[in-house]
Amino acid sequence: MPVHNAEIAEILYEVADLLEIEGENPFRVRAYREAARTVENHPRSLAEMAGEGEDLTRLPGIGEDLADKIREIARTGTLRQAEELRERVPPGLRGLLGVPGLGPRRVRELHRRLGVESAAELERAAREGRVRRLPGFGAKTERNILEALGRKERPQRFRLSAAEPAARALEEHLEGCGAVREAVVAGSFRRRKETVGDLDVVACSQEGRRVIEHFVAFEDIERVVSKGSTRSSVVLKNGLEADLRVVPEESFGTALLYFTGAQPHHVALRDMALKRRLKLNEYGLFRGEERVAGRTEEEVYAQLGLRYIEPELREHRGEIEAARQGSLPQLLAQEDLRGDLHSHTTATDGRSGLHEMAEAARERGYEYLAVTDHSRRLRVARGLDERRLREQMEEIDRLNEELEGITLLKGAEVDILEDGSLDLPDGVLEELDVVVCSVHHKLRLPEREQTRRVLRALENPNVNILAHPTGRLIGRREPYELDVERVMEAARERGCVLELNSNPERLDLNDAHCKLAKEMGVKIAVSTDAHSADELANIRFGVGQARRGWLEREDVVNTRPLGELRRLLRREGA
Ligand code: DGT
Ligand code: CA
Ligand code: CA
Ligand code: ZN
Repeated sequence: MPVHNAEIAEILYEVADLLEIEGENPFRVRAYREAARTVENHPRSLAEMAGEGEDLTRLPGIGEDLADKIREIARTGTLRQAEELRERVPPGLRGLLGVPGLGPRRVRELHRRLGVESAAELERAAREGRVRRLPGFGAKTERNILEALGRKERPQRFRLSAAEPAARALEEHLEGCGAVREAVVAGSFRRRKETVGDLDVVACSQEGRRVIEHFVAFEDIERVVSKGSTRSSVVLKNGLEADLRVVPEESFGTALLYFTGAQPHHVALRDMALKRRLKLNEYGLFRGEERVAGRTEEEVYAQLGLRYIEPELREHRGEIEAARQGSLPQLLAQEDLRGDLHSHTTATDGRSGLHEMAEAARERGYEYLAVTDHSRRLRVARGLDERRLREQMEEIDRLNEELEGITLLKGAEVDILEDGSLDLPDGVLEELDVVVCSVHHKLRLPEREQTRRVLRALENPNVNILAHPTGRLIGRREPYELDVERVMEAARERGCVLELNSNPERLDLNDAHCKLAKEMGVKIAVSTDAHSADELANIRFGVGQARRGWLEREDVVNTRPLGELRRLLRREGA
């Protein structure tokens, strides 16, 4: 039985965490995490690739050393290095990394000075007031720790990107069954929610049993929970649960509508149906015994007097009213995008060079790609100082002479320092085509200070885009405290743009923020923050979030042709 990608990734994540607790060099720790992410999101089985002797170093972020480790895991199911680390690092410490506010340095301190090795011991130390006495901790941290430990553990959800390979493979597997006409993963996955609890699969077929037998033979199933004549439930090897419903053609639309949800949306539709003396359920839309619709979602919406509502909008946030009035947004489509305004190269912590990034952007059909490497403050990424940035700018000028069909924009992702000033001098920022700024340190300032800091950065007339505006990492780090609405007001007044970062771990602005931005007239850049040529494809996650936030082509600056974009970036009229 080949080792699953999720298992390889889990070991690499664990090694990263344990190395970090041991105080290992941050570059190395990051390398493991990035490799883990690559593995976790890779559509093909790494164990099989390794078995077939394929060159794993071709994957982003995987060098010789990591390729060896992946092969070792694929071969033996484990990693010697991980086992050694497990012997050295007390097992409970890793769990403490999940407590908000506790990074590896603090976990190390707690262990070294207080002998804390588990959440229970940490709680005791905090209650006894021993934590606040440690240098660098204080009473507030102690309170935060107690509060965090007191919260109930939330059930595990998967990032959309982690669920996607399994969802696509499952659809493909089902459509490989002769009896299946169409199979769709519905639920939160289809609504492109940033995390999903489980997969809800709807298959269209007249032969329930045959489809169920085919379903449970899917190779990535860990165990079959239940198996009937039209429904089955399984747990996949990556831990995700998948529920299948097989429905006949005449019910496929209403079943999709039901299982796509979200529940409040569907409940509202059902109520509308009742008002028209109709009955809506998974099997169809009925008047008495007569089925008046059910084959497609479109016909159900039409019968209810509504325009078709895209899955991303089905959250009961005004979409039904808009569908009734014919005022639904014309949602942003991936094809609307003409370029990407946030990317990194090997000059800092990216894994592809300028040329490779440009080629990949052109292959995606883009007109432009902004290269926005980090500034000097971000030492773990080998951020650029003015001299190195100028070298890169010259290189971009040279490359633009050669390149056809794509323009590289000269940019930088400049750190916003604690006082709101920027990490590179204005002189060089003025010469860039696009300046992205972002907060990468001092994430835990109180809201007033954090907001003031960001507002001050936006006052710099060279700044165009505020990247990943809330700094959250899904499932790993809460957003920093920021008055997003004030930042939006300032952005609108000053002609700045807010980013929707398409990295599936970030996806901030979130959907609600996007909707607010649109209502306030703030422009958005949907960018990937790609750290390799492959990651330009992450744009699909950003587009999904943008659609959930009701964004249209007009609201998004990188739908503009290059000339128009350049005018916008000059902040004319700001
Ligand atoms: P998740 O899995 O937590 O990310 O979220 P969903 O939206 O996929 O929810 P899930 O898996 O519990 O159920 C899938 C869909 O099935 C849900 O979006 C709507 C539908 N559904 C489930 N239970 C009910 C219900 O009691 N009433 C109605 N109207 N729909 C339901
Ligand atoms: Ca679900
Ligand atoms: Ca479900
Ligand atoms: Zn970046």
